Amino acid sequence: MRKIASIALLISASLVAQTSAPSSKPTAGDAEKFVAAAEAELNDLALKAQRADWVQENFITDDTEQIASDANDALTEAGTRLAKEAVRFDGLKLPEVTARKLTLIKLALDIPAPNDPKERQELTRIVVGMDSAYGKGKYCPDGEKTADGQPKCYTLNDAEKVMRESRDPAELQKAWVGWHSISPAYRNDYVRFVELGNKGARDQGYKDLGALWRSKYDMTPDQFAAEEERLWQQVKPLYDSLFTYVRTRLQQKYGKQLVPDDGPIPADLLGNMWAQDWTHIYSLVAPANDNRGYDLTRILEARHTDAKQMVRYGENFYKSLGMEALPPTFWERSLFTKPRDRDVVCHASAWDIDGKKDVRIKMCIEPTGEDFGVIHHELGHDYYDMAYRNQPPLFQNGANDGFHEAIGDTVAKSITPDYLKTLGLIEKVPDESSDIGLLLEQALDKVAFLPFGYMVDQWRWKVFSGEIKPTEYNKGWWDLRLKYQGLVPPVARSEKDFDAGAKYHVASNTPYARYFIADILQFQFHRGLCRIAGYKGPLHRCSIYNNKEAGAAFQKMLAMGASRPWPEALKALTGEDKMDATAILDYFAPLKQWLDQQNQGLKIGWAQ
Ligand code: X8Z
Ligand code: ZN
Repeated sequence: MRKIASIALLISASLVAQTSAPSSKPTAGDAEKFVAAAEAELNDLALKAQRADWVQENFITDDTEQIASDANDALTEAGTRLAKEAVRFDGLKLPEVTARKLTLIKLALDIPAPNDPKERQELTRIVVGMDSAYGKGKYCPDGEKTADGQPKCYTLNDAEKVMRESRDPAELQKAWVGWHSISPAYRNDYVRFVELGNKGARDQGYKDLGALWRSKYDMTPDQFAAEEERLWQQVKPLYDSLFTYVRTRLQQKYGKQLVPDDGPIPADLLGNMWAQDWTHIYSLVAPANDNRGYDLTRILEARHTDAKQMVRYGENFYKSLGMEALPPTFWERSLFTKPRDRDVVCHASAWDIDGKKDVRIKMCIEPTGEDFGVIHHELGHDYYDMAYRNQPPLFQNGANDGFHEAIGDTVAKSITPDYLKTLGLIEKVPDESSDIGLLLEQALDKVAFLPFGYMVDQWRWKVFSGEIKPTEYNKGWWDLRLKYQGLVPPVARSEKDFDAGAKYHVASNTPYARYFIADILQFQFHRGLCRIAGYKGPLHRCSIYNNKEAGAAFQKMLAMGASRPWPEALKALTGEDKMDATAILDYFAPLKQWLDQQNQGLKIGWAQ
């Protein structure tokens, strides 16, 4: 979690619509003075809150929680007060920068609060409560006991390990059902959250909370929804091919009873709790003559590469692009490994503590190929933060939230066999015969994710608009899981369940469309950078490692921060001003051809 985003959230949570008429007509000069003072005050309080949050997430105790709450309260108070004053400038003709800053303050809202302070407190309590309930969630199956006779309980981490590694359908089902038994406890809270969040959004003039979330992309909410649907239609044939191929291989493994012809796939067989990333079933679906040439996890393990060394590899990549070294404080203050003696939030995150040089990551690193990629992802956030640090505070953010999620993933595309050989991690660059295996592994991550990245907020938008009613939360969730992903629940579900709430971003109210567009954008960025690097071969073999021209172009876009509408940032790097899924299609073109051959004679997709 980037904490700069939560600054926006905290500022915004207090930005309640004001309807009182201005007492005297302000001037553009008044607006500029106001924006300058407001920006300075908010920045000061936001940084204090951020530092308190860092301590709280690194040393979870009642006291650090209280300290963090107090710091965040101060920020919320200021945000509310300044927002009230800001309304005075509505409708005034203003310089572009001032107008954009005022707009950004309004759009920074993720969870707006209703005007009534009591309702606002209730909303905050519910939001924090659901986040904690998810974080603390443990399930204790009937009859299982520890050595000393206590009930045996499992955390999400335990359950995720089973989902990754087990190939026993009964075990998988048990872990899946176990984790999905946590969320019903906050189903009623979610209903109330939707009421209050909608009220807050409507107080600000939005149709509902979903419309507010869709308004953050320099276009109207309806235009953004149409953009996402356009992109989804571009990539759907690729997903359908992957899905059909994977179903065949899972049927060979688990039999027709579990995985019937032409049907959807049970959601617990894909190697991940939410079936959003299928890389962990690679070995079940690998091509018959599988030869990826190497397995990065095995290499890192065999070399006893430690966490810090893995982060160094990441930093070296960014430096090879001409970007600066991470500051000494990064190495002193980051958390790289899980401490034994205290509770921390292990979920990987990147932090920008002072809006200047004090960037950090917080991660419980394991020596795996997956974490090698996640490190590049997190460093992408930090390098973005450092690149825009000369922007005024309100512009110290991504061009949109999808950009922020896409930067590190773009860099990770350059972790090619050639690059690994340069590092000395592999001895020989595998030839073209490895391409299908390598591309398939990538697709199990990036292509499998697409419909999930899309459907999470399809569900929430419908919930916020009232199209999916509280009595149909679970049915609505599974209707969309089937429609977009082709998945069914592994056991019968009812409206007593709250399966959407078993996903972190629903429980913590983090918008999700950002990950769908990041999945599209990262391939567009990669294609643009490879073009700048003068690369001519297939995109999946392109690495921009050491390419200063590509690095300079990348840095230039990052340095813009949120100062301009995102199409301008995209254009600066790629020459394109629209999101375009042809980049991901180009990247996977050789795999698509291969998948279509494997799928010959089969019915593509699933019966709805
Ligand atoms: O939440 C994350 C990141 C934090 S920015 C680890 N991701 C989404 C998820 O886990 O659901 C990255 C991919 C999608
Ligand atoms: Zn991220």
